[in-house]
Amino acid sequence: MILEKYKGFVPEQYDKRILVTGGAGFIGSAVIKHLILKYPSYFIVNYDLLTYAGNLANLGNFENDPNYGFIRGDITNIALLSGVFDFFGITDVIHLAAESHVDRSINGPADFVRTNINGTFILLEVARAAWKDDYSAHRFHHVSTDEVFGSLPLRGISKFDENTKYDPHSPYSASKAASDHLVKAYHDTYGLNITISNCSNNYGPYQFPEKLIPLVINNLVNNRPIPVYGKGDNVRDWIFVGDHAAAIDVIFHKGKSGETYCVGGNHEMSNLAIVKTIINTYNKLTNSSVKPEKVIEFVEDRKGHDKRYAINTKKITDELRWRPLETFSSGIEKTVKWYLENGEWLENVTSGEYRNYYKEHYGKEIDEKRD
Ligand code: NAD
Ligand code: TDX
Repeated sequence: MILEKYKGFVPEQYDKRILVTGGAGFIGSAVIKHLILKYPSYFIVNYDLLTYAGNLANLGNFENDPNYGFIRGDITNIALLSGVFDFFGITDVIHLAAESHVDRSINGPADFVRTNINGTFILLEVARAAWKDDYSAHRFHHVSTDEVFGSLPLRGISKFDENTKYDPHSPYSASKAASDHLVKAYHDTYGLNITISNCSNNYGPYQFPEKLIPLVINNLVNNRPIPVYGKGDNVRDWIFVGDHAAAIDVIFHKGKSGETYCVGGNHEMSNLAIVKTIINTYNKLTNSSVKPEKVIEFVEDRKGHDKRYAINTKKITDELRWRPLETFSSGIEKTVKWYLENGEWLENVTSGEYRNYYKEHYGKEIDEKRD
């Protein structure tokens, strides 16, 4: 049985037993590392299906920590989830498991509806049953995205905040919006002690190279062209993943029940500017002289492509005293350096699945010489 390994587990030894869903993914693994280092009296259960995006190597030595356990499972599996809640005496949830890539959601939305909507619903149902004696003693934190708010005008100063109306455009953002509404409804209807965070674009080590920043680095390393959608003028607000993990920590511990917090890096950049910055950083770190105009390839635009995201972080800063600490210039340099030094990780995650992804996405096999 899947729980056999944890025979003899004594829940009362720990102040909290937190179920982190999606803990083998990019942000989830950063959250787990952050919690293990900061809260030695907690036990963290990483519950993850290990899809193409989940990789236990993202946790490194933290996998051996005595305060860490791993269960491979699907968040739509109600029987397994209930068993895990019961066995570990789960006191709280930080929910990150999701299908997370917009382009994949355009090519095949079914998994997004299944995991992001149905999975969140099942998780809420399990928490509602397990904690029915006292909801106030148990927190359910839901990790979401700024994409639920839709798109801002390209040239303008308006930003998303906690009062912005939901207006999702892709199947990904629509599925995340639905999950946010379900979480909020479980607070309003049943009194579950919930918080929600809506964060902007994350970057940093261990991000799967389907997302813009690691894709650009991976293509540079492999002498492939860099696909820029449309004119490359879309704008995103970039936050270093460690700052997002710290924000989740503070909201989880100090956020008010039923409330949403917007999280952002206060660093807006166009895609073209991001790509050029990465090329410059790569050139500096590898002593190369790649010319942007030689490697950038403007390709067909993403369908329903949101123009601009920007986040007003006043609420989380004023109420919870959180602000992003990493500057973009140091964060991007750390990130490019990490990918250059971790070629084996990159090779492992791209070897099988990424080839399939490339074929689905670009409608052709990777051409080793050119792509
Ligand atoms: P990711 O794709 O790197 O990781 C997702 C993880 O969820 C993987 O480990 C995967 O195995 C797991 N998973 C997928 N389906 C599952 C299922 N049915 N059951 C159990 N586990 C499953 O994603 P990420 O970038 O780390 O994002 C984590 C969360 O943060 C997501 O909810 C995403 O919507 C949200 N978010 C991401 C960003 C970003 O920029 N990446 C920004 C804001 C919010
Ligand atoms: O090859 C590419 N070329 C390109 O121009 C890719 C992969 C992307 N882009 C553009 C599309 C976007 O405007 O770069 C921008 C960033 O794209 P992604 O990295 O796919 O991120 P985005 O679509 O903005 O969504 C991300 O931020 C919010 C995450 O993937 C989501 O999980 C998160 O919720």
